Amino acid sequence: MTAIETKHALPSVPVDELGPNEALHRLVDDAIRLLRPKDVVVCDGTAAERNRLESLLVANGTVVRLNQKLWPNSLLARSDPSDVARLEQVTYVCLPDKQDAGPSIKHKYPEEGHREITALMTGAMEGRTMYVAAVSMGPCGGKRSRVFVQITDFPLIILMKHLMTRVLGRDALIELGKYGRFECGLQTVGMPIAAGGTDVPWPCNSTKMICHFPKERRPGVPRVLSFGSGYGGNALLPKKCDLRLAMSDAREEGNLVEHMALMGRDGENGRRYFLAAKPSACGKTNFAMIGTSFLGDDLVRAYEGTDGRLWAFALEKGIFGVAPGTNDETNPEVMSMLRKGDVIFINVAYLPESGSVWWEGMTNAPPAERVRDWQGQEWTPGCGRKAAHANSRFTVSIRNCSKLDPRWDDPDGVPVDAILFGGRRTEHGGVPLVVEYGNTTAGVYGGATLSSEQTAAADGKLGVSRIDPFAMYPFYAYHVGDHCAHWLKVFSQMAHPPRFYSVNWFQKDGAGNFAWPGFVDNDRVLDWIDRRIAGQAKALRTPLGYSPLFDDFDLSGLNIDRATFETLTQPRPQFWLGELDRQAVWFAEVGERLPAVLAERHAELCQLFEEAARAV
Ligand code: OXD
Ligand code: MN
Repeated sequence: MTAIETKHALPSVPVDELGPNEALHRLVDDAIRLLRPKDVVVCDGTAAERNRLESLLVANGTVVRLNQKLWPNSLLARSDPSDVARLEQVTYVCLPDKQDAGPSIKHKYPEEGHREITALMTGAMEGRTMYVAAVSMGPCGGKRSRVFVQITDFPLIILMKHLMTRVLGRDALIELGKYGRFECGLQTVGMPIAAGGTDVPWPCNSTKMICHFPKERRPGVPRVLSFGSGYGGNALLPKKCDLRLAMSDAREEGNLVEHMALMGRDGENGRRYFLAAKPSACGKTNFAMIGTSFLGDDLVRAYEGTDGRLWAFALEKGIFGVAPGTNDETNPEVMSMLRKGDVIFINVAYLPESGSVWWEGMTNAPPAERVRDWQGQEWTPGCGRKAAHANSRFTVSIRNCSKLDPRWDDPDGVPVDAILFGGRRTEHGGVPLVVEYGNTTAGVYGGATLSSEQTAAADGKLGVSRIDPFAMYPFYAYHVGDHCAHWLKVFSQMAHPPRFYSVNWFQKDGAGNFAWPGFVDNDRVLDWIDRRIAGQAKALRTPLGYSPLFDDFDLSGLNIDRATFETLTQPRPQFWLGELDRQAVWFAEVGERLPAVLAERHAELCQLFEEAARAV
């Protein structure tokens, strides 16, 4: 779509509302010239702002209000069918040297990226209001937190920010004026409104493109530009887009910004904090809720504390969770958070008679009343379509969580005891339920070779398994080999590094049923880890690391016999020789930036599993 002819004068920069930061003024001024909105609103995160935007979205048909008793103050939005997930095929990282991109990145040269995205963005906000929203990724004012200023024309994104992030009000913008630094990005749905024209409920463009410029660090110059989509992972810039920029900056700062959940668990040995790196839609949200206390389900910053331990805090204050499969048994805490209200549902099914919502797996039986699917069509069980989109979502503030960790907003974060890597691998006797890696190198190798079947969180082939290093494959902004080297550097220098584990809840048995009950029963794995760290649990030494023993693992109340447990937990040499072949293919793609110690570990594993295969 090309820009439409301007029928109005450009608005001026709301200087007083932005506070004294010159770079912020420059950002807004440049954005006005490029995007040509009809007016500019500086957001403040207040309830009045929320009410205003909500009414606007209701009037436009973007959202409907749900039954106030069932889902207090909650909304349902239905997206355009082309705008339901992250778009990996049109998400680019623009780097001057192509060699710096590596195999996981869709690369463009910065001039090329700027030229193409600028052409798309020119005049893209005509007839629309441009919102400027500054948020703090991490506790407000924390010395390791980062301020991100997003410019958007989609009010739903601002409402989502209210739930997901700490929106900075006027006072904080004035503080920003004094201390300066912030990150920024532009995002537009890419659908200008002609003078006298009307909007559509979910504006977006059939052309979509996201360009990141991680190496460009000029105050007030956007480092990410997103065109054509209103889906959270593409449009809520501080989430996945700033993850790419922040992971890149963190390398230079010597710490980590990663795609991980953070939770606390009280066990026999007191409270332990766990970080879990899992690819999108592989259960991070459910995992983060099974412990005693919750801190975050998606993004963290981690660094070495003065005590030589790893410390971490969550960057967000809300959850953008996958709805299908969520219910009172699989995740009772999230269900209770949703029932407390202030939720934005996207692409779940609607029950027009009761004003309620539904998704596959929410209840055993489909609703008795009329159902409209995620596209608004009448739906009946057995009609051959899903009622909710497989990547339908809920957005809810963690303030609704009854087990919020008391330190969730501490700018220093919490000390981390263990890092878990886990994907979705369904092979029977394949990736074990849990393995403890024997040392830091083996642990980083485990993260670097994490693999998972693809889910509906991104466009692409469902179910195909790919190596997703540290669950970051779609979020890299620099070479994956350099990221592996960075992890090795961070942890090999640490006086008291955390322990590393691999977990996989998704093995299926010969009949195609899940062999492990998962969800709340995953706590049994955490119990074993807790006792391992305390030196209390025995283990079997295998080429991969340490596996739990049937007699020393809490299986009470589960119908799992010794043979089943051993299939679930012990690495099978034939399976792992196949995995090692796939890893070799991946390492060849990573090329010469793969750290030598990881290649050595690969050779060692090949030798150990070949010996084990001969011994079987
Ligand atoms: C997410 C994702 O939405 O990873 O968190 O796609
Ligand atoms: Mn995620």
